[in-house]
Amino acid sequence: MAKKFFITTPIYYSNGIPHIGHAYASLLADIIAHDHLSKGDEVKFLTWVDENSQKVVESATEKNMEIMEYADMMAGEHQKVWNGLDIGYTSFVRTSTVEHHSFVQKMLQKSYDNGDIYEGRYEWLYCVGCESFKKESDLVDGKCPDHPNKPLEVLSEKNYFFKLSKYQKRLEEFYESHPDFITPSNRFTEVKEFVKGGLEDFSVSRETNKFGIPLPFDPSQVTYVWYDALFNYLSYCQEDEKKWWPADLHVIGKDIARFHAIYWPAMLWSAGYELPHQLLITGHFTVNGQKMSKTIWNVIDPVLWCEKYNRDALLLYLFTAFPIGQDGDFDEKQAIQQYNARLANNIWNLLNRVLTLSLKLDWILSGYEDPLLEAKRNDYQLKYSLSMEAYDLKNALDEGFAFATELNQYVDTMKPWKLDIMDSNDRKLLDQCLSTVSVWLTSLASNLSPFFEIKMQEIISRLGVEKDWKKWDGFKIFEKWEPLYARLEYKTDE
Ligand code: ME8
Repeated sequence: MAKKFFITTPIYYSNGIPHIGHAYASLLADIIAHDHLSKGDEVKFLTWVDENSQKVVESATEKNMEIMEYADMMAGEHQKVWNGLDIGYTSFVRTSTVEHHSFVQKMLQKSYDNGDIYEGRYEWLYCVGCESFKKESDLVDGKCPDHPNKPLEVLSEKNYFFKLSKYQKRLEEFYESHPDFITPSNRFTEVKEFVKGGLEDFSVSRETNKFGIPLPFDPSQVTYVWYDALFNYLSYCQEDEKKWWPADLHVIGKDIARFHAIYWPAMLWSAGYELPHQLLITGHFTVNGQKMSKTIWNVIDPVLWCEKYNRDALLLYLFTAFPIGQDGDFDEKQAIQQYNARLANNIWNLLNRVLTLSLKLDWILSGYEDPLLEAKRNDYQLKYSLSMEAYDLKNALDEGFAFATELNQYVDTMKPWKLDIMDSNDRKLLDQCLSTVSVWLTSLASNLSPFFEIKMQEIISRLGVEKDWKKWDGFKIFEKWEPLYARLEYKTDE
């Protein structure tokens, strides 16, 4: 029976159009989902919008629209972006559905009944930008460091709180016994350090918000972001929960790491559910050294970027320049250089050499594999598999291109263009060279398929290799000439 693999993207706020940072998380989830599909797993890949938020109310009001009319429009905009980027999600989920509302209420009631949610009254500073309370120690010059232009609200109202402090010890024991719960490990260390500092209970409701899910035990209050959004991961699989839950992988950014690594496990325990298997935490990137912001016009629209260049250039750059978990700076020039060096030169050059020579000589290749290169091929295959298992996509790509360089060097050494087709020994050498490169370029293309599916499948078909190539008794190279990867020129927007 096929293994199940359930992967999720972050639950993006619906009041902004996804930019390249959001696209990074979704493309990452897409590559991992593809990798699992290629291994024969049954994959559920969910992406979502977080709609029950004060941000949505404010944006709808600014646009003079009804809240749901605005939410519907924005859900459509999000889907347009994901479809434009060929993200192969299996469902697009919204938090405004009736089913989700009643599920969240059930979870709140469970935690309330078992004493994990209690009524309190506090006066705290609250940042609308982050949708979270701030401690004095979080502030820089008395302001939220992420939203210095949004004045902090001083709130004094009745709130309900979740008893996070009760779960401190259990969380610490869980982290200890599940060393793979968070990857990469530096992000896990940050979480553990934070928990060690002591956990405080957190608010799960607000009195003043009107858009959202009312608390079942006190409808004068609505729950907000964490209970509402996080339970979306689970509410969606209620029907076949036993099959899909727990999720195998939540892909999230570092900004929401604490909520997923600390709040979410405690909330799940409180409601009687198993925890997700793993969190993959990414870093954040800036553009030309600056945080992306609409006010300085440096927000990169991922779909427009792909129209200007192409998706493979974006993907190659994102996953080689930003090792998972680390922060970085997006530099368009570097993206184009990478593309030209690795796809237009290295890969296309290799494919073109094999096709040109094979066609010129009307050659039917034997499928021979040169044992001289076998150790290198096995080494690459092993490194590739280990890297993908560890979600080290940068290494998986770097190893692939290093192997393509090896193959190009092998062709340089063999100099097949100098061999004489009329000489029987030369014919053997020619076959040896072209066959070896064909077979190995095919397995390289198959490994790179979760990243660059369309072009890699094209390489496989141009090399005329059947999926089960062991059954097949000779390669017939097809006559297809357009360059697969043409060089790109860097284009300024001025
Ligand atoms: O936080 N670089 O939604 P959100 C890389 N709805 N990734 C980035 C990025 C950047 N500059 N900016 C955003 C929310 N991201 C809540 C979450 S979950 C229960 C509720 C990515 O629309 C990154 O993955 O602000 C981050 O975690 C996510 O977008 C936040 O999306």
